[in-house]
Amino acid sequence: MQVNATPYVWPYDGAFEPSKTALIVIDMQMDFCGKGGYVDQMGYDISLTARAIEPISKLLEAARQIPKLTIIHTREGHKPDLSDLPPNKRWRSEQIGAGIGSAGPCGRILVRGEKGWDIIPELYPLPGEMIIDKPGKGSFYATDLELVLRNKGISHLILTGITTDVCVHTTMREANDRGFECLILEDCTGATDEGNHLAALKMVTMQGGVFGAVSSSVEVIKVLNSLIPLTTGGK
Ligand code: C5J
Repeated sequence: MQVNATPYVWPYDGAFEPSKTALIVIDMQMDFCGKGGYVDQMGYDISLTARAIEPISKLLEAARQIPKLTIIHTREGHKPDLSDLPPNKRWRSEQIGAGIGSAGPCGRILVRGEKGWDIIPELYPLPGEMIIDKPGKGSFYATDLELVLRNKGISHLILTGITTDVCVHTTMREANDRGFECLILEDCTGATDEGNHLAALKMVTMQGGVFGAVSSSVEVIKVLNSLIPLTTGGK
């Protein structure tokens, strides 16, 4: 079975194969969708990013029924001594009133180990689900994500999380350049600006799917549910 998607039925190369696929949940941290976190401190409307929580929760519930499907979570953040924080990133965040490393209502902004930096309780990884800690926007930059995916024989990625136009898009572009076949889910993503969310999704579909394809959690869950008897039944 394949996933209904735009601009092509996904994946391009045949049936959905759980053992070759990873569901990536990007940066569902308090800092990006919680009250008092980084995005809130910058003055953006956190309902635009928080709206991905419920669809991702339902998707995770379905994905966790498929033992051969890999689930990976990411967290953006920096070491407490900020030695991995580029000066221009620090400067830019200070200009907008949410300096990375400074104290906020959820602890030091985007600093590893702080309350605001961690994944929200609703979507917290289960034991056995991998967490990739990253200092940048892309999940491949300065992490071992590619090594892990190649070692597991994973060639297909389903991308969810926040924000659509920054960390999710950067990761999708990095992945596409590396030959991974990507699907982004419109209801499981969200941006600090609705226009940017829609534009980021549209960019994916240009040139016949220049970075991959776009679908929704409903379409993926349909396919996952069809696989449950094949993967766990018949014992
Ligand atoms: C940002 C992210 N927006 N997770 N990070 O700085 O998209």
